[in-house]
Amino acid sequence: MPVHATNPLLHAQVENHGDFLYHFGMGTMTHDLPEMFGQIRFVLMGGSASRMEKMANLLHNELGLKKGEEIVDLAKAGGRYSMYKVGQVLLVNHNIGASTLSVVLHEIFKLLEHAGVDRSSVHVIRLGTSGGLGVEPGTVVIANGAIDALKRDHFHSAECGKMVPIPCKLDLSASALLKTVADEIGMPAVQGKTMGTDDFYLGQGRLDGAFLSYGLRDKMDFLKDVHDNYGVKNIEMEAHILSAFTHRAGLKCSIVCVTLLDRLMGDQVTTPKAILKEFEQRPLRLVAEFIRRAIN
Ligand code: R2B
Ligand code: URA
Repeated sequence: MPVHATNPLLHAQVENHGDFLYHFGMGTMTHDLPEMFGQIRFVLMGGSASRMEKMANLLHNELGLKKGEEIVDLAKAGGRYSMYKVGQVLLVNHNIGASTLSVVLHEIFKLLEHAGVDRSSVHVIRLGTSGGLGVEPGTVVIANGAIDALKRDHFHSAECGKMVPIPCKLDLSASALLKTVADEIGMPAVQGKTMGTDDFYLGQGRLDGAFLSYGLRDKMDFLKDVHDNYGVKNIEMEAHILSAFTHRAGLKCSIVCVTLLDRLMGDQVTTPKAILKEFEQRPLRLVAEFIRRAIN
């Protein structure tokens, strides 16, 4: 089955009826997408809308864009996601997991296409949280590979009743550069593989979900296996689809997630709120510095 990077029907759709990006509440007939988004070079994503808004404000200060640009939610009309734009950076939240991320990725890729943005100049970066494996909580993991909950290095995409495997690929030179920037600003960071699962509890081998189909020994065997044999340093819920869909679209991708706990030590996130808040700032600070260096 062919795996198209772009939908060959899309241009006819735009010409005949226009394309409406339903979840963003904007479209080719109602918005001047080239004018609004033609300059985008970075797309930053993260689960929560408030994290994206914080990042938008941080970038606004870091990049010195003090006048003229307001931080407003451009996707408010869609009612599902929040979108901000700061200079050449687009920020969009994706909520939790692959299905909500897939919707937003389709619409971001179409938006960039309609805006006439050259794919080779776009870098997608996820700023996230995760459970670590064998790293101190608060460590930032910069992914240099991704696997799914069954330890496969392809995202298995259900498409029109068939399973289409798409390779999970991250930009390795960007991963190494992010690590250098982290070292230079004194941020605890490691490179490693990130596992993306579809279930926070069972998919990540937790013992504290509503159901249980395995025991403590199975959990530890699973976590140690992915750590020791696959090089996995953290587990979250989007790395598999994000690395696969960005690669399919021909865009550079990085995934930068802070670890909130060490899953080899437990399942519950019990770190005090104030400390968690500081942890969650870390990917934002690192990526803001990375972008500041890339743009200036
Ligand atoms: C990390 O945290 C969220 C689950 O709590 C999920 O979006 C992820 O990847
Ligand atoms: N997000 C996850 O997906 N897993 C964790 O353990 C913590 C945050």
